[in-house]
Amino acid sequence: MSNTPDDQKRINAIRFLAVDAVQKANSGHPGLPLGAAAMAYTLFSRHLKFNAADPHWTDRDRFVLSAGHGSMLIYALLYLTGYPVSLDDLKNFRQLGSKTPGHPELHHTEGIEVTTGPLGQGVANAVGLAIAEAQMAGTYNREQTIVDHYTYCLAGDGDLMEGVSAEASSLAGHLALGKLIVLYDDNKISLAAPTDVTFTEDVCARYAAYGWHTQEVAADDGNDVAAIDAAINAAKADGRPSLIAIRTIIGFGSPKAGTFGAHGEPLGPDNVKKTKERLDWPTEPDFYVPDDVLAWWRELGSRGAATQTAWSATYAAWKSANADLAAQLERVLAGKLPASITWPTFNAENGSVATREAGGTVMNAIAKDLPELIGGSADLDPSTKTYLKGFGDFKPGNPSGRNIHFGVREHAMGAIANGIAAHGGYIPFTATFFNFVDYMKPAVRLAALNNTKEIFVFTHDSVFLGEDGPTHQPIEQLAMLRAMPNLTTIRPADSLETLEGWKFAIEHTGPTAIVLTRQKVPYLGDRKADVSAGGYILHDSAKTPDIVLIATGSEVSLALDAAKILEGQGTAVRVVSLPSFERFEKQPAAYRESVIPSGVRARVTIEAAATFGWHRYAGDHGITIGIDHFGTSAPAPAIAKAFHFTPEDVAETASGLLAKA
Ligand SMILES: Cc1ncc(C[n+]2csc(CCOP(=O)(O)OP(=O)(O)O)c2C)c(N)n1
Repeated sequence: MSNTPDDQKRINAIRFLAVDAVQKANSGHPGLPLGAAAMAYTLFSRHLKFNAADPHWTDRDRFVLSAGHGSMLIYALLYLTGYPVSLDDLKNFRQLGSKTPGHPELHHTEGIEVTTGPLGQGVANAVGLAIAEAQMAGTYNREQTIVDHYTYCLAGDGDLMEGVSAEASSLAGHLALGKLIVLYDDNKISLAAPTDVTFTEDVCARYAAYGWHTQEVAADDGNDVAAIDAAINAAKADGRPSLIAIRTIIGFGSPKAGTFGAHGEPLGPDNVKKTKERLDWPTEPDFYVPDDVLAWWRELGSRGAATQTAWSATYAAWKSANADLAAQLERVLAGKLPASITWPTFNAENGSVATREAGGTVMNAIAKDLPELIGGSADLDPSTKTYLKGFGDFKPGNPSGRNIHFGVREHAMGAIANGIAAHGGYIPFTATFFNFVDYMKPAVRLAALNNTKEIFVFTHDSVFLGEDGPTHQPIEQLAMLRAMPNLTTIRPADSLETLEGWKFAIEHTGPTAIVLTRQKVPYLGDRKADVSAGGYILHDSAKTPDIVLIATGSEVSLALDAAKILEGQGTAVRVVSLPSFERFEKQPAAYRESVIPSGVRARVTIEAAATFGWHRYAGDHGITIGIDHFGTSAPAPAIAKAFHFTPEDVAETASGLLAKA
């Protein structure tokens, strides 16, 4: 090993900031920073393109710490290189309101590119970041190259055990994302045991089979800076995505080295002292960084300023030669919408239209005005109707294509979309059958936590998808999405509500799920269809209603049909369409009261899904019509009959309620 004493000191500075912060918090993971500090040092000092003074510089390289439990590694690096993370922030690791939460969080700490913690997701996010880079380079580079950055990811055994990273890596290999480089912290230890009890496959062979370039840095406990440097150079020179397996020792230098005891708990004061002594570091004071070492790191952090200045000159030349393109790029990077968007219109002449069909019409109408809208489905776009016609496929040789074929990889699709959103400059969309949201849920949850603008299209939204049966028929999924903070879920009743749902999603700054029917639904009339208000009166009685029927999606027309029967019996009926609980709850109380008056206690809610959550609208005196059991394989009309989702059934239930009142 040819590390210089200076290398050692700079690496140890990372190590002991992490060790001391974990010790002070009495919580956290010292093992990864101790073992992986040398690879992080090599990456940051010899490769990573960044300017600590401008964490948002668009052409910076992206670094994802997929092993988010090792968060002190990245926090130490951010402090050392001069990002707005102070020594006090490190001393407040994991404390209430600190900039240094337990796991890295996007939008919380400058320099954090994605939220990581749920293992495997970061690898898939990195694939998304690399797709965004390739798409942006393909779309905007001209004579001048203004988009040219790498995506680096540090992943551990846990990340590579998780299926989501396998799906994403398989796709990355297929797409030949040559600027994606994963540093694998190959320490053969996870949380509860050495990996010889769980994870003995040949990881490099697996990645080679995915179409990746793979290397092993086996010598010297992962501390050989020159060897890691050479591997990164070789990775950059190869046109495929790269995996560099670097054999490391978890908890390097500590008495717990090489054991899972170094993984998830502080070393303890005695062991901290021993580790410092073994690695030749002053035992006092805590959080010590020698002045010359800090000065060196700070100089490194500011070195990127010159690189950015040179890039800015290239950018200026590009901009003057490509004014329209520049206006577009600056707009999308700012997350602003174009001055006008051509929205389609729907009316009675369209007849009955499945909302998935209407959704496809909307997407294709707006795609030209919204070059930032990119995405695709998990091998289902003939069914989800989400293909953007005429905008090409994203693939090697055609990186500006806007349709991403995710293949049958829902887990990765969600996580890749999160990476694309985190990159900036894009509104990613995904699509699959609603039931398979279960395969995407961890990523949808992270989108919600990140509060990033993404659009999740789900079709085949109820038992009324019919013959495919209960394996494909969602029941509890709406309740799950509605329970998720920050996510807006919209289940439109017809083409007009679908249009309004998309308008909301495009204008909204956070994630939106749009849940659409497989089957045709009638056009419910020209109206305002105020989806952004969450709910509105669709049909009303001349006098105070005797009963209010509240429904979403395909059950809104059912409610209208039931209302006709009830009105024939002399009942005054109001029908409320409630496409989004979340939006409705955000409206002023007076508006909500005007739509669902508390004085009308006879209320029936109708949705072909679990009734969980509906009682708040039905109230103590109302009835929730739903499906609290699994579905069945049959044609939709037969299911409607068997599950009592006919106008007659609903009218009878409503009459029964009125009779009781
Ligand atoms: C999806 C998920 N499952 C479980 C965990 C809990 N967890 C955190 S770290 C870890 C072990 C990870 O092992 P490895 O990647 O080898 O990290 P190292 O022990 O080397 O730090 C586990 C199980 C998690 N964060 N995410």
